[in-house]
Amino acid sequence: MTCSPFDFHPVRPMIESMETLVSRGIIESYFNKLQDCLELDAAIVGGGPSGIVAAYYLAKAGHKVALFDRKLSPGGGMWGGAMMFNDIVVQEEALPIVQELGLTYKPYREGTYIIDSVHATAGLLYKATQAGAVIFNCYSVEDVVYKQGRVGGVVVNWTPVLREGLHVDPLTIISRTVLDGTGHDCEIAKTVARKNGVRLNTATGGVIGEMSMDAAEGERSTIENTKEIYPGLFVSGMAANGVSGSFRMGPIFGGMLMSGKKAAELMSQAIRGQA
Ligand code: 48F
Repeated sequence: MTCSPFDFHPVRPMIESMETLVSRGIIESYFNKLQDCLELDAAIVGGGPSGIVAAYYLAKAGHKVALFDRKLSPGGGMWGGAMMFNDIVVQEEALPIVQELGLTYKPYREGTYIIDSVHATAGLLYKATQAGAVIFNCYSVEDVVYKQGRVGGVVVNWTPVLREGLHVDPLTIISRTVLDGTGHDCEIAKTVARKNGVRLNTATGGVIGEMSMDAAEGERSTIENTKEIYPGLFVSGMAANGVSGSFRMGPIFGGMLMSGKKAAELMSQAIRGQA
């Protein structure tokens, strides 16, 4: 007997397999999350300590914030302590941030404290996401949105696409403010200066480049150098010292935490000014 398209077939309930349910759940949730982040108050490039702390304070202030890190495991240079000896040092001035983030620390000498670096990194990531910041890992920011003399978003692609050198176009995230927290390479600041031929808010107008080790001076200047270097574009952490030509400081992390907090305060003011 042949079937005509007009024959009646009773509708059988479709029972979704566990495999399909899991896949559907991830795809639906992920793409809703990404869609929700197409327009942001703050786009943070780089999930090192300064970027994560900035994300935490911005989210806590009620701003819509997402952080993009090219690695599978955001956390930047904090996981490994120094030379893979997984402890870090913070100084007294950064202790209020450490306490606010609920990290466990132990006093060392002369106003310094020791924190297990894995605990510190995991704690920062936990608090930032708990406060409402969204983290996109495996995303590389390859460019910015640049309109009317202002940085207004980030251009993102899968890290594996860039690693493989595949010819695949990126997606764009619009944002009122962008933070370059890319560490020693200050990638975003370099890209903005090179591609658009603009002067940054530095002594030379360009990315000056990082100097050798001076821990105390590097720590102090990181906070001073945390600023808006171009309309809409802010720098934090080691990128702040790289852009302004100051020292590296090694595995003391108080400056990174304080820089992240200062970046969040400056960005928050800028976001409110645009509202
Ligand atoms: O370097 P990093 O940890 O940033 P930071 O906040 O902290 C510096 C310290 O870790 C340490 C130091 C301490 O005293 O000197 O070095 O300045 O983390 C930077 C993050 O940015 C990501 C990278 O994977 C890392 O996790 N990153 C860099 N470029 C990009 C990026 C990019 N173009 N797109 C996305 N992520």
